[in-house]
Amino acid sequence: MTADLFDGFEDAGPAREPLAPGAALLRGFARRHETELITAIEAIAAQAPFRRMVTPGGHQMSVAMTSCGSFGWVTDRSGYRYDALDPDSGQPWPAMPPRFRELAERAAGEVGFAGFAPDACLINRYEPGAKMSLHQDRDERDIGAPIVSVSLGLPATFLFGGLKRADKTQRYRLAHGDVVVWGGPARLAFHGVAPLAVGEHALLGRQRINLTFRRAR
Ligand code: MD3
Ligand code: FE
Repeated sequence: MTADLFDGFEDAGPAREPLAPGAALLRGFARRHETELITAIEAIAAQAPFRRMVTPGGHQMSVAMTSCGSFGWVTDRSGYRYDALDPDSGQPWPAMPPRFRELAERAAGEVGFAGFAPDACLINRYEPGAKMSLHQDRDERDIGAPIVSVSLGLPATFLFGGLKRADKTQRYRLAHGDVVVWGGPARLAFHGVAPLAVGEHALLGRQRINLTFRRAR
């Protein structure tokens, strides 16, 4: 075990669960911001609507996505990339609300990644049946920066594997308000989301929304 990456675990209370070296779950960390988060997501989606993009292989994703911040993540037949412009509008992505950035920075700091300054926030919307197949996130320039995820709405089963696609996966339930910081050795782990089960969430209805904060460039 090396240095300060892991120091954050030393005084881990019940609200901070280490998942793997470099990754920790902060249960309910975003809960008190739920109304503000949802209102801001609605404003972002009014400017840059959720859309189901197509992978380079030609498959339409079941998850609908949008972004805010200096860069948004896009996929089409030509590949995956971060782009300063929303391809659907030709306009810059909506700005990242300062409170989003603060929440992500605070969460990262809790786990030992001080000074996290995300420049992209990918917003995923799952409806019942939507899933995300096992993948790695490796389109970001600085793989030393963590990714911070915030789950809202219906609970999901998150799959967390190893550095090889075939590695065994562990399952975690991510519920409304949960925040996870993925850094260090966990940063390049394969991960995915099982098909969303039908349900009704008090604030979001039949959907789950996941925010991922990234340092893209
Ligand atoms: C572990 N999103 O947008 S968030 C994605 O719930 C993505 O929508 C999922 O995977 C979702 O790329 C999972 C949790 C997450 C995000 C990035 C990771 C876990 C990660 C990067 C490395 C390891
Ligand atoms: Fe991912």
